[in-house]
Amino acid sequence: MYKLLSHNDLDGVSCGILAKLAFGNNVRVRYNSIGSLNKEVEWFLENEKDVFLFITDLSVNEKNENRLEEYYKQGGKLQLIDHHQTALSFNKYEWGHVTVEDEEGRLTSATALFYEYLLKHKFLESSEAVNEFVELVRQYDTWEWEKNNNEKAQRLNSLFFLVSIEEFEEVMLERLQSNEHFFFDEFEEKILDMEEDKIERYIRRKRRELVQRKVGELYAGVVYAESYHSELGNQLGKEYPHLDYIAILNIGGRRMGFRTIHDHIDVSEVAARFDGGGHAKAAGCTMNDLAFRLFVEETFELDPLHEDAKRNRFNLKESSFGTLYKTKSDDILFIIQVEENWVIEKDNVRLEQQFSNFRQAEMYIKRNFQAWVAKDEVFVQYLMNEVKKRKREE
Ligand SMILES: [Mn+2]
Repeated sequence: MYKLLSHNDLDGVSCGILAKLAFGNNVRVRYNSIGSLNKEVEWFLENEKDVFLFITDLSVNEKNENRLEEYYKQGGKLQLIDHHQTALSFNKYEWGHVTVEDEEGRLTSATALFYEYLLKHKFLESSEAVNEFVELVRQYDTWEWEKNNNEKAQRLNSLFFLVSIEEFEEVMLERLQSNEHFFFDEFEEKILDMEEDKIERYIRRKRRELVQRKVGELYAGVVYAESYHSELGNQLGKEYPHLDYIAILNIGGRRMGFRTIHDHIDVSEVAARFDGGGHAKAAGCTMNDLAFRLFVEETFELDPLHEDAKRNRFNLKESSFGTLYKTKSDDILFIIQVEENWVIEKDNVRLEQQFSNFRQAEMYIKRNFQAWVAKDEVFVQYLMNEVKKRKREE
């Protein structure tokens, strides 16, 4: 008999699907949130006998780590398979297998590692349909799909959230067993199209609710959202690249997620500050008192960030005429190139900071003044006033 305890996201549930492909009725599978795994492990250790335990896509707390090692030493069968940076220390155990990057330097997923394990131990034979499925899950989980423009991976995750876990398992098992290739059927394609439109509208709305706050040394964008965390974090991150990361709050669930699009930021370190964990690009934690104070209480009064004007023809970024920004307190900021450098004028007074490129100058004013690219009308008015002023001076 086998038992699998796995995460309740696409990567974790896909481990369950593979386990059922391999062991059929001889495996019992339980999906867990990061928080509930430890109770399951305790229950297992106290109640189950002669069962081979797999733990995938999650890792246990220190107490259970020690208990599992004890269990293993006394002959218990056990294998933990994970790909999270924060779990790397489990490699010191014979029953731990944690790989973040494979030999070719590609980010791994729990499903890919577990598939490899099942093939190696001949619990499962490789098939084209399963290969394709496992790769889609990996690309989604590692966010590699975006670089590769692999929409199918994102759609697989959308489908996962559209149906119950049981239904997803059942449909995928059947599809992987009886087809040469992995595909979505016509009905799924249709609802996935509708879902895509819905996500787009949701993100557009959330974009108007994002507030900015400096937490420690880093600039965070803070937003409340219960769903589509990854899509939201990614889109908002791109929209506001001056922010180091996006913090997504789920008050009802007392959870928060962290996402970043920047290579120099590791949000698992941010999450660790609040006793959470995860990946460099995506992490999360339970909302403790400190997180609540910093991200909820102290941001409640803040106004959302204003979006840059999008339909301008004249007031454009990196323009040789300069780029005009406005702030909530009606200050005018102007970024202009002077010889080799980019400088900022605030209400016509030049700031002493100089920047080697436009992007850095913009980051400075977005971080310090939360300014946005003004509309063309404001820009034209500003230039006209400048001309008048100069004429008067002459
Ligand atoms: Mn995973």
